[in-house]
Amino acid sequence: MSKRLQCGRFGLDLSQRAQVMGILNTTPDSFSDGGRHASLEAAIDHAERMLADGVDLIDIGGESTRPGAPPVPLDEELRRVLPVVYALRDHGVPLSVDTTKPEVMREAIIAGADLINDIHAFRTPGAIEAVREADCALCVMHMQKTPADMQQAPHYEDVLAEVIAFLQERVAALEAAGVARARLCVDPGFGFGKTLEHNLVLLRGIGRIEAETGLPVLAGLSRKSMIGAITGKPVEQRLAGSLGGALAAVAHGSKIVRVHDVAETVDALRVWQAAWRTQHEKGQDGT
Ligand code: 7PM
Repeated sequence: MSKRLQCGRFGLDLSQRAQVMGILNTTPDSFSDGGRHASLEAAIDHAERMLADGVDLIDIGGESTRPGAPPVPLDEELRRVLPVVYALRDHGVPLSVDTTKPEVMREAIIAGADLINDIHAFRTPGAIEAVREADCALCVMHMQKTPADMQQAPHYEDVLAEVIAFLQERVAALEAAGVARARLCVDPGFGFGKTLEHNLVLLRGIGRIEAETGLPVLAGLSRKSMIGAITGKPVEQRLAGSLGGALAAVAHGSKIVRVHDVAETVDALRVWQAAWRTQHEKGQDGT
């Protein structure tokens, strides 16, 4: 596996320690009536907090993936995402844009996005064409069905084999279109059409996902329902569980963790890293 992810203006070094991707929401919050300017200010304040806390990349999302959430029209998604990309593009860390829409991908790349994070794995018609000639990184994520129906009785014969086969097929489609492997990372998509047991098999299988795709694995477990299912805690009390999840993902070989709580995750990974230093130099999983 390549230890460097080509990420637009950046080459992300994955060889020394896991990278922390901070989740930046740009969806207007329902408690604030300050309008567009207020939500932009809030997003920039949040991003600056994450930068001070040691974030390695920032994931900007303008489309809620919550099951049952209303779809966000193209112009609204562009109005949410682009000002944030412009405002943050010279802050020294790569910017990721979380979108499934080819038009948003194109505009985001022009604006300065360094990574496109597509929960639909570039299956939307026009998505591959929108990204192929750029130099941004691409995160290819597995999802069974769609956000609207993915949690209705998820079913697999062999979840790990099926997720790996899906990711390999998407990677092959991107490579066939001319996308360099150095631009790619893969993600099993925790919670996207999976039961707790499926999620745990995938978490334990991160090493196999990396080995069989030959690509860095990004893992997003932060505050998800699987953390709630294991701990019995509601979403606002899932910090400790999420830190446990992030460390477990890194122990299994994940190179990028997508999290809400940047300061805490950076600290946890620093201690982890210090503890495993010598083993780390022999092999990433400490063995
Ligand atoms: C509602 C349901 C709100 C799910 C938010 C979510 C991932 C992602 C998301 C992930 C990658 C969340 C998710 N999750 N992108 N986007 N990997 N690459 O909990 O696991 O953040 S949205």
